[in-house]
Amino acid sequence: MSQALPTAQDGNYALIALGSNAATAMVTAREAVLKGMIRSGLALGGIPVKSELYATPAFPAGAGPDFVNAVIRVQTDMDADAIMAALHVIEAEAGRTRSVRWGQRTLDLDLIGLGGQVLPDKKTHQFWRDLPPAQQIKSTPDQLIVPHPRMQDRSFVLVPLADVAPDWVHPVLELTVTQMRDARPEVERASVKLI
Ligand code: PH2
Ligand code: MG
Ligand code: MG
Repeated sequence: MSQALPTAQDGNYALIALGSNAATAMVTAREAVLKGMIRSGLALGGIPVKSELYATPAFPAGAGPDFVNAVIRVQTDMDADAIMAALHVIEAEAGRTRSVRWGQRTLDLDLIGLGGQVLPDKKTHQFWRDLPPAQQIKSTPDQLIVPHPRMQDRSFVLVPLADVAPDWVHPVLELTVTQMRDARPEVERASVKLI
């Protein structure tokens, strides 16, 4: 990899997680997402870097079929709101591509991190990050929270993220992706399987 890895100081690396429980469609979806990023102007900073694809058990356990997860790293000048708008368009378009008729085809694109930015502010970020599990089920933020408030808890995000940004530093927790991944229980990490 020739590009420098993003650190908490870089304002312009967007880390975007892909999730779908339509396993058969995900290879196509990942390529469609890459094309969508270039077409939307999101990737003006260069060619996006993609992780491997991973099969992951649905969270919470028993919530449905396995997911396929991946992460794409892209250098961009867009702000978080413009990135989200672009992702919603790509989500709708790429989610439609499918290889099996009537197969599940939901594609979820989440903005995991944006350089060293903390949105909307540290206090709000901390509130959502520290939300007790029982509350997490009931309440969802009505504003964009970056870094994703649950990213540090999820091997299905951290394992693919480590492919594309192992040294990215979480701007609040001040931990690298590798450190956050290695802090997850071994059984949870092992449940994220390279496809
Ligand atoms: N996304 C969810 C809920 N649960 N589980 C896995 N394994 N992967 C996901 O991407 C995922 C999930 C809601 O966005
Ligand atoms: Mg999600
Ligand atoms: Mg989402």
